[in-house]
Amino acid sequence: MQTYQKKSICPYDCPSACGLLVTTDGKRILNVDGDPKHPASAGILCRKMRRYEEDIHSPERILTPLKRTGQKGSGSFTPVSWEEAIAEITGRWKTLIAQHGPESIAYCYYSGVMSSVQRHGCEALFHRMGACGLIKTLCSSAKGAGYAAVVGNTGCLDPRELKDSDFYLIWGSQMIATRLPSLKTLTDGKKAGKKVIQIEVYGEPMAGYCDETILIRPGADGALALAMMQVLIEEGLAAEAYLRKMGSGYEEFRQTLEANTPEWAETITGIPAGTIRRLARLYGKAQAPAIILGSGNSRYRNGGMTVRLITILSLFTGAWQHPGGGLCGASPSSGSYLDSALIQRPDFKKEPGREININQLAAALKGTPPIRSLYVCGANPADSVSDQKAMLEGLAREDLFTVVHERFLTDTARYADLILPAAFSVEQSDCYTAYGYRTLASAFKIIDPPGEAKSNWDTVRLLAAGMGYEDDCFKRTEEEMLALVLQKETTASACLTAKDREKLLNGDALSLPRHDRNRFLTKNGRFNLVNPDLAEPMPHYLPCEEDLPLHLVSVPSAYTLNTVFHARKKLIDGNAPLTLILHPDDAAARGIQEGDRIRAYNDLAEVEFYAGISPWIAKGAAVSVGTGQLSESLNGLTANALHHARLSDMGAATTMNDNCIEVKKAGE
Ligand SMILES: Nc1nc2c(c(=O)[nH]1)N[C@H]1C(S)=C(S)[C@@H](COP(=O)(O)OP(=O)(O)OC[C@H]3O[C@@H](n4cnc5c(=O)[nH]c(N)nc54)[C@H](O)[C@@H]3O)O[C@H]1N2
Ligand SMILES: Nc1nc2c(c(=O)[nH]1)N[C@H]1C(S)=C(S)[C@@H](COP(=O)(O)OP(=O)(O)OC[C@H]3O[C@@H](n4cnc5c(=O)[nH]c(N)nc54)[C@H](O)[C@@H]3O)O[C@H]1N2
Ligand code: SF4
Ligand SMILES: [Mo]
Repeated sequence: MQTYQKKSICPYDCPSACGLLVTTDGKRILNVDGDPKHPASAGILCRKMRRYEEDIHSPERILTPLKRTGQKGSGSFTPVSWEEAIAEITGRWKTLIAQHGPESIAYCYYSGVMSSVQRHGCEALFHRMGACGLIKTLCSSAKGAGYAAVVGNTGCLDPRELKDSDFYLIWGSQMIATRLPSLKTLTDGKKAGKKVIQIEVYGEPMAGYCDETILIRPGADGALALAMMQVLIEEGLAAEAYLRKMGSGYEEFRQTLEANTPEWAETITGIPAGTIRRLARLYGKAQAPAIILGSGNSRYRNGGMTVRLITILSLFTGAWQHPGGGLCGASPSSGSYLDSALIQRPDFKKEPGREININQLAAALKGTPPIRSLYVCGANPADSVSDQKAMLEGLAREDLFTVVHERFLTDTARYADLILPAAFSVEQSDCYTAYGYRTLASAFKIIDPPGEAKSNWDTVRLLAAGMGYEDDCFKRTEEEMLALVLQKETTASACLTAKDREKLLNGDALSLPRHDRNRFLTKNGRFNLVNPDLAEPMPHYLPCEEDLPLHLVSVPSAYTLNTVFHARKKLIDGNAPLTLILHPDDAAARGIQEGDRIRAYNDLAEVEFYAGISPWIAKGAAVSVGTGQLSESLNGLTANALHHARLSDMGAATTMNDNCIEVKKAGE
């Protein structure tokens, strides 16, 4: 058997977009390793992707189009041909458009595959159709908006720059799960004597990597950032000349800080005032401190404001002027390397029309005017979106014609009228930008998709043809789309040479240079301490109201990634998606012991879990690890049934970490 190796990129929703070295015989994937030549991941590969081939060749894969034969949700299907499937889908859509208009049709895609054309290509089809638009803010758009409110388009630290930092403040990130390649730099730094401190709601997984864990009440980080800045000013550690010269609004902002003492912040954060002072001093005395910011604290009603305040804190001691100093974890690139309009084709949409925020998909499916057809690809909203009970009621509607393009029979696919079989990343070609690094790459098809599976883009093209759309865009193969996108220059990719572009067209990965960190890409060239363009120009602490005693927070698991490793039993078993972790005092107050079956409830739903108990959790917090799956749940619902569909203050984002619950022993 002749075997050889090909380069590829991890396609999943993870900041690193690691390089893969794939061993194949041309028919099957035999092994997957980290690519030592990749400019960011340099050979590192997480445990999930080490067995990628087990998913690719899983016996549970869907290999033909399937038509529903049983009740919605029951999972009974029978194979049909692609011709039949496409004819039925496009026939139904044409009738719906004629009878009810194109906005009776909606689509939902999210982060199943993160490469550009395969991820976003379906938008061209639905824009062309005039269907309901999708606002894609299920993840970290509040973080993006809060960060940009201060520094505009200026890129933050690339994790590779962390080697030059002299102090690490991990601010709400399970780096062991979500930023594995960057964690190595921190462990090396710690060995060399640099201090590592984390500020967390749930500190257990990262405690061993840190010199100190500071536990904070959910949603209170803005108050901590303000109090740290108050101390920095009081103790002469703020870079006042720099803040006056490069920032706007310093004098006004400084005045508001007087009230934000550590004693004030203690009542909000639960962190003793003495600890806040000590942290501020350590941070202020470092020359190049790096804040590594996760996305968890942005998924609150005050999430945008919180990130604004932490971004300001990252500038407050002048750290951005020194190599390794500043903020890591927001957007590292100064603008987009690819012109997404070539893929998403917003120009196809004739009028601005109705849009559905993905976080509120459940309400849209149950509301009016009715959505009569839903197309899902690269997403699993039955498990991943808020207000799960309503979502399931919506998906169960007999009069909703649902099509799901999937690799496995997910909890969402179970509700489909038609399932179309999807390809894996190694079975298709595309380009990749990483959201955690300044890298750009492409990867070409290594093997053919098995059975009748097809890539997202090839499926979009078939659907477009079935609808009778003759636009050139839908005639392009995925390789042609890839070439088109890679050749188009954007402001951020203007630095690429012809040789760089050629490398990209040959399936390589490139590193892009950093933008000058003292030229802020804002309207006036300075960073905004006060931002007059916002509804709230002056940053301040915004409280999250609590109506029940415990605050439910979702934490990523190192064993899974959202629900994409659904079919890998070993990984699912390493995870604890059915566990709700409580502080020992909160558990004791309710007579709950480790392993007890418990029920968590609020006005939306009641969900059963097993109790976990950890002293590494902030009092008043209840933590669920990983994204649960209905098929594995104890009472037919997961933590997402307890998530309201409210949006964040900025970026119209999820507030999945901002929900209050009460917990009792099951049966009580
Ligand atoms: N409780 C809880 N809920 C959460 C989160 C959490 O931590 N806890 N995290 C939130 C966050 S940050 C995010 S980003 C979202 C993610 O939300 P989603 O994107 O809806 O969820 P995933 O679980 O990533 O599901 C992606 C699906 O895409 C499929 N897929 C993968 N590749 C392809 C492909 O090439 N083509 C097609 N057609 N399908 C493909 C996978 O099989 C999988 O079923 O979930 C959010 N919801
Ligand atoms: N192994 C693995 N890798 C992943 C994922 C995964 O599920 N598993 N998810 C992928 C996705 S979709 C994304 S978006 C990225 C990033 O995924 P994110 O879900 O954003 O993960 P992190 O940023 O690592 O962790 C968020 C942290 O925020 C903490 N937190 C929550 N609320 C607060 C708060 O109010 N204050 C503070 N200080 N902390 C708080 C949580 O306890 C958690 O540790 O990772 C991606 N990579
Ligand atoms: S760390 Fe993230 S990007 Fe890297 S291989 Fe694992 S899932 Fe993929
Ligand atoms: Mo995400």
